[in-house]
Amino acid sequence: MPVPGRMDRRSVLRVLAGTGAVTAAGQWLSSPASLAAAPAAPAGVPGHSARPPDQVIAADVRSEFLRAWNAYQRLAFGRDELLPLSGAGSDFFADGHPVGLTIVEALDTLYLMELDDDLERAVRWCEQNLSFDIDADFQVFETIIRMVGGLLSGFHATGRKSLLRLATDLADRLLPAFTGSPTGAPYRFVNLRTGAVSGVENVLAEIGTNVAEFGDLTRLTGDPKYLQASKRAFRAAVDRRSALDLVGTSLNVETGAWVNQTATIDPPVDSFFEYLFDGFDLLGDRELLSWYQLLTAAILRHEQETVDGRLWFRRVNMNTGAPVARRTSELTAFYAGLLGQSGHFRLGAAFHDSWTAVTARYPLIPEGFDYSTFTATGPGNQLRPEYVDAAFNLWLVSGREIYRDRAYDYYQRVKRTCAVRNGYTIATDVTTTPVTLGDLTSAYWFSENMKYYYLMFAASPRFDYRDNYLSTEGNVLRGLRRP
Ligand code: DMJ
Repeated sequence: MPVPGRMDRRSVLRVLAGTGAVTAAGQWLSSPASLAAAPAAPAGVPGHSARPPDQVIAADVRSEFLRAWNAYQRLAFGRDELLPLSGAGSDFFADGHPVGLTIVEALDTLYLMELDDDLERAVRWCEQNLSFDIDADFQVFETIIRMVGGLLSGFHATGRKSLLRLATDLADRLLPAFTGSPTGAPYRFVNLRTGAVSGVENVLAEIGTNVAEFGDLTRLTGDPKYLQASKRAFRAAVDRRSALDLVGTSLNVETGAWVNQTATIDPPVDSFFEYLFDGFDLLGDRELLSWYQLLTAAILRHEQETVDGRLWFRRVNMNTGAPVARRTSELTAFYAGLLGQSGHFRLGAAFHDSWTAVTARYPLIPEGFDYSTFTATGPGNQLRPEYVDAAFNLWLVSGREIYRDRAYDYYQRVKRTCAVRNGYTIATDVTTTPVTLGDLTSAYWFSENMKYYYLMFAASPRFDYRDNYLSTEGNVLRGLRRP
């Protein structure tokens, strides 16, 4: 298999335009002029009338990030996550085996925010403390998107080979989950020391969300085995699609039989579709693009519906297309950005409007939501990034101010509800007044939420606004500028 080349934004747009993905609704895609005019946010431009100036917002985001980062350093440095209310740390992957998850997630955000002393301390911590010779079962998907991806983006930010070596070592320890599977769809867990695998039933997000990190590793190391593993995993699911071109929710990775035949864009499938497109966006893989387009056409045919004038996506049976549920998840808001990036801007914008309507009902978007009754079904919010992730992507592709307005509004809501003495914490119930808080700063908050807010307002010289790629975990694998 050839080693993938580096894709750039213009090539992505050119190919998309050629496939007919770009319609009148997405004219911007084929128009380099509008692309060039849209996303750059020049420094010093006064803010939108309802917002403070951009640089004031960016400085505020940076200082709030730093407040939480300092609390993490003070109270939990080296642990996976901060418990800001109890002032302690917790382990994410395996109790008693921390891998400094928050440090790894923060690397490229520290770089973008020009917190260079903190970045140096974080990199040195990785170099001196990280070893993946751990006798414990690690969840393959989370380890790839958070740890492998975080180390890779840290490498892109700093050029430090030690980070690439750590990412490669970790990926090598995870590979038995792929290579030991008869179908190619990975097992859910692998023991990092022994390579023993477990978790024979796996969900599509965990089967398919690895091609960005593994593809980048193949490109950086020249070793095709990582990308090969990802492609084989994707193929295991895509080849088992129904006659309607729909895929289910979970597979038995040994037999290849569907365990759950519900077709949905909700988790635990969500980023399966994101990475089909991303494998094309980052690596230029046309086969992944064709699979993305095939499955997306079926989603749009069978799952999209309009309720009270708003666009939503229902869950259906993959064989019959019959509706199964009208419940969705906050995490599904990411799909608005994905649609926008992949040539369906009008639908992406409409879907983001639907989620914005939810913010008129609740101070923060609840984890679970029934769009037929317009009520929360899961009342918490784990400091989720997806609504702002989508706003960021829709802004990048269109340059429309409305997405920065929405991001700013949501940032203010999070500050009002989730800011605590030691940074930020999750909500366990957004339907109460005041919002009920829990005790956790989710590590992805350091990689995703604050990076999106910051980049939307900072006009960062360290980020290429026209040509970039951010992974599902917000790790920048293309578009970091180094002096
Ligand atoms: C992140 O770890 C990633 O975005 C992942 O794809 C799913 N969601 C969480 C944050 O909500």
